[in-house]
Amino acid sequence: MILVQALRQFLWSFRLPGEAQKIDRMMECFAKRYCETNPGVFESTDTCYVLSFAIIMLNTSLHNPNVKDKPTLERFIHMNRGINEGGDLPEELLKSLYESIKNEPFKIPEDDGNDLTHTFFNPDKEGWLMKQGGRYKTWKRRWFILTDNCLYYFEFTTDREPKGIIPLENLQVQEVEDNKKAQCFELVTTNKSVIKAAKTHGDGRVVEGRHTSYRMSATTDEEKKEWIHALQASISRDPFYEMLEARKKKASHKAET
Ligand code: 4IP
Repeated sequence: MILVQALRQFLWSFRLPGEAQKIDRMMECFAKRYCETNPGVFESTDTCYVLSFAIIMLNTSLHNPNVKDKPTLERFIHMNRGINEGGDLPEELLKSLYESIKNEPFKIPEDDGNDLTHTFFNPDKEGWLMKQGGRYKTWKRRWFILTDNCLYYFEFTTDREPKGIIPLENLQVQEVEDNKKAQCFELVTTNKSVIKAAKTHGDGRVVEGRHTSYRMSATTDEEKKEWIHALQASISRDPFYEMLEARKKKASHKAET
């Protein structure tokens, strides 16, 4: 079975968990099984693993409307140089994978036409927090989801549409004392300007946020620390990227060791 077809079946069969390490283990099992049942295609399971990830990311890049810079076949081939134990995979193979994804995006269970991005890059952290308003400093209890370098908040855990979206690029997170609420932390820009964010109005319109800081309050000190830690980690690095880079290194250098 061609790898992309096997991936389609695999991703269709269950919902991938959110945590990077769990995904790592499941993708490893997938790669191992694929190599067992399709001997001779890849030099190692790591090659299969790396390519599987490359395909999933290609799916995101080609089909997520937020990604403006669509990779070409040439770029996809270039990105996968040297992953077959230091050697290149046949261009024909990469071309067929690219064409398959381009013509038909991945489908996942209970997916309502959305691409894989949101499910795949699932929460780094989620939970209830109190959030202070922008212009009017009222405190609201909101369900927060941190994923893919964005912080989303919802009125209820079951809501499909967030009330607000805060991209974390160029933000920093810090502990702060508040005279009304305990265990506070906030998101700010380095120059204290208005934070780029979007929120949904009561009537459904999407408008820009008006916060120069997003101040949140957790229930316990531990929870506050966990949020700060998770936000900091999300701002400064991408766990999927790191995970993949480590594999790529392994797959490319195996031949030399
Ligand atoms: C609202 O206060 C809520 O706190 C909103 O939070 C907040 O929007 C508003 O900020 C603030 O005025 P009232 O409910 O008392 O009107 P939520 O959207 O979570 O309900 P944010 O931007 O924090 O989502 P401004 O900036 O729209 O005034």
